[in-house]
Amino acid sequence: MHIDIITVLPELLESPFQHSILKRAQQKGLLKVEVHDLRAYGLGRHQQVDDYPYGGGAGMVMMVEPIARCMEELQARRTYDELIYLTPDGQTLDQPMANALSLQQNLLLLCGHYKGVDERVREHYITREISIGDYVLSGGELAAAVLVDAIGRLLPGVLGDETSALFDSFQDRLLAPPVYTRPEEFRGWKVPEVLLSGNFARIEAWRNEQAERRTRERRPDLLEEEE
Ligand code: 6GU
Repeated sequence: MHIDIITVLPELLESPFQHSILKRAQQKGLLKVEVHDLRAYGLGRHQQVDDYPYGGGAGMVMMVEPIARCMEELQARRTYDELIYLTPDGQTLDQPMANALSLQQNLLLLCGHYKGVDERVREHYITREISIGDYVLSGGELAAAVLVDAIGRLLPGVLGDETSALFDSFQDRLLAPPVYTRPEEFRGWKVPEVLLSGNFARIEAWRNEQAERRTRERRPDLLEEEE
């Protein structure tokens, strides 16, 4: 999968994809993330990318022209399956959405800033608008990092069997069960006996029961959702 990200803060996106699972995905050639500095497409001597809102009001608005130039240059290189704008008023990211996006080949992500982008960008270029939750971030960069992480780890071959995404919380609309590792006892705090039993049928039954209990207690809304 190829993901291009357009941002006014490229430095903010330098580190998130250079560690752990996403690093390995890129080394294996399963994922390529390219960050593009919108400032390079800015207008005039100051490479301006934002301006005052028509009609007045607080905050700046990202201008249509630098974004159009940048997007059109990128679109000349590849055909995007989705042009995604990260914005708090987008559709809330969830696991089914991440699963669906992980099946795509080429994604373009536009990070919003200031008061957002000129509406004409959304009307004429953007195919999908995504939020990562009901709270406001100062820009779309961290949201883009979250989205790329959620998608990147799902790409075939990125996770080994032992870390398979099939067992993630949310993947079957259940939260994940508790996990333990050595030692068997720490300050008198014991690992549940069943996990040491070697009886895989019992272990599976216990994990299912725990996942269901945890979901009932913490996120009953997940149990009520339709398939
Ligand atoms: Cl995508 N952007 C911003 N600025 N804030 C957010 C968000 C995105 N998702 C949740 N809050």
